[in-house]
Amino acid sequence: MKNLAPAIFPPKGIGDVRPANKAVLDWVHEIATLTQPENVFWCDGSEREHEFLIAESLNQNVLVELNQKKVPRSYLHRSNPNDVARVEQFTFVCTPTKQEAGPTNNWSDPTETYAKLRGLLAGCMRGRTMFVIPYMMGPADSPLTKIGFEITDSKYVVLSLRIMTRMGEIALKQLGNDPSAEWNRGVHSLLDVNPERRFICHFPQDNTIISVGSGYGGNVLLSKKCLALRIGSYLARKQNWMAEHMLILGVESPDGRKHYVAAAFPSACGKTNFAMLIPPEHFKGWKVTTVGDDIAWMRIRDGRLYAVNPENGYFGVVPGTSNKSNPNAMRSIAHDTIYTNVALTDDGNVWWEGKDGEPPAHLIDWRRNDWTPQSQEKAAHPNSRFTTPMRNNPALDPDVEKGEGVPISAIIFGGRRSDTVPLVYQAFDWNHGVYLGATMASETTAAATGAVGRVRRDPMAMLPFCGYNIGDYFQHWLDIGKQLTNPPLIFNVNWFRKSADGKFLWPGFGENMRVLKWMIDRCEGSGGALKSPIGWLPSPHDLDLAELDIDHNAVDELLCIDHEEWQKEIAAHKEFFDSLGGVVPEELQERREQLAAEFDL
Ligand code: OXD
Ligand code: MN
Repeated sequence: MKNLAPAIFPPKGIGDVRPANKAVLDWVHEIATLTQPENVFWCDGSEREHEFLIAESLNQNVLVELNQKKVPRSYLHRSNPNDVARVEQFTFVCTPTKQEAGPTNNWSDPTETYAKLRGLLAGCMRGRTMFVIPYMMGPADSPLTKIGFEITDSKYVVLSLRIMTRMGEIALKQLGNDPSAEWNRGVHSLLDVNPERRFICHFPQDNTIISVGSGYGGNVLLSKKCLALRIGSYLARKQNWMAEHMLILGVESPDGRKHYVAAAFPSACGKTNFAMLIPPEHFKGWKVTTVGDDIAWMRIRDGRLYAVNPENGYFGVVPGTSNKSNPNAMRSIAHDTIYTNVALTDDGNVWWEGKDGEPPAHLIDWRRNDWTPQSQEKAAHPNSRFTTPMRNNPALDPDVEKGEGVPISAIIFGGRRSDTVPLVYQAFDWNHGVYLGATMASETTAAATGAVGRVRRDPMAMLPFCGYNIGDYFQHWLDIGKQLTNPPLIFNVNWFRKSADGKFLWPGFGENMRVLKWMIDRCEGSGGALKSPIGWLPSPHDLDLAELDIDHNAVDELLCIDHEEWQKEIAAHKEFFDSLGGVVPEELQERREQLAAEFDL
């Protein structure tokens, strides 16, 4: 087997900060006995350790140094071309019964899966270094904050987790010495990066994740999709809170009134762009700030939902990011960033499709081949990524570290739909909002392997991330609603509707402020709306479209509800619910029947 991760031998004082917690030490011992590493490196997250790991990564070609004048302290990583996205087909939820994992997850028996994984892990770190990474998800003083440990043989994972989480001594301190404290066990090995030995397995009952055979972010940064969403959603139901695939943003009016909204869009549908939105000139004085761009943990407090972002950085899709589409992201990724699978310019800078300016005359593409503007292939992989600290974001919300979280005024669902779904509409009430979330759909993107552009139902954008039975998840949403005296309003948006000739009808990006403003008006009881069969819909006059160059017909089309398209849509809702095999709560079935009756079905 090709040695993908040769051992490193740090000088004294680096890699030797052991946790005091006996339960952690016993577990590390158990994994080391199984995987047989050359040495164990205990990460503390310090600057010194970081510098050492960067130097080693450059030595071993795990990273390429970028032009330090153009992108200071930033590096390029290229993953194996067979390993560039999440692999939903190799992702498993291993609950004692198949029923608990439910109809939307791949299930496998925990005993058999542990045995299979132990076989794959046996001796897999011979000649390699085993890193033990303590990390914390959420601000230190939040009741939702969780501790995780990830054992890995990948330096790229260590360097990335230092950006994506609060890593090192802060996590050890938070965990303390209590051997019965709750913490997540994560084990990752690259093995030989072979898709035939690639499995991402979750054992919610044991608070354990084991991921093998991949080096791609979403499969191996176990803090993110694996802990914060799959295991997180399981714990959230048990502990009466919510773990959601949502950005969180703050929006402040010129006179200082501030609201927070959380929005669930599927992967690569613009969560990062929306979270960093810069209002257009017409909205002078309005300010949008980012709490999070991908994950929201929410709990009930005083009858309201309060959200924290468990993460500490952004793992965003690069292509399409420009000073036009997302200036705050461009400023964030201008330094201290790890790029994965973008193209390299001749002067050591990074490039991707959709970056500002003309494509350079020559590049090295993400596969390490020469590239010119005449090349047929994309220079950057469509799912190439940046990993950047949230502190780089000029629009970071000042309350991002507040342990109690930020109060949520509105929840937004949205997908990528060329037709049928209007630009924006509002649910009649919480349970109707749950129905909107449960039936949302989106055209698939490059974030996961498989066909791109196919409409698939993706309830609450959680289809790949809900760690238990989706029917119970819907019920959990309904149960949370019963406990809220001041629930957020729920909306559905679609930035991606197209005209008959295939052009986007809505300009999107910063102009989404216009839609956000209507939603905020609704929260404040001031925005106008028309009652439609699918929800409250703005009339063109209710949206502030001043100084926007948009055709009246386009606005009508954006807001129109086409009877036949909706008949098909509601039939698709039924098909989806039926495909789940009887787990959908009665309340949502009834909502569907009421909606069907409105459309003579
Ligand atoms: C992500 C995803 O990486 O949703 O955030 O795939
Ligand atoms: Mn995501």
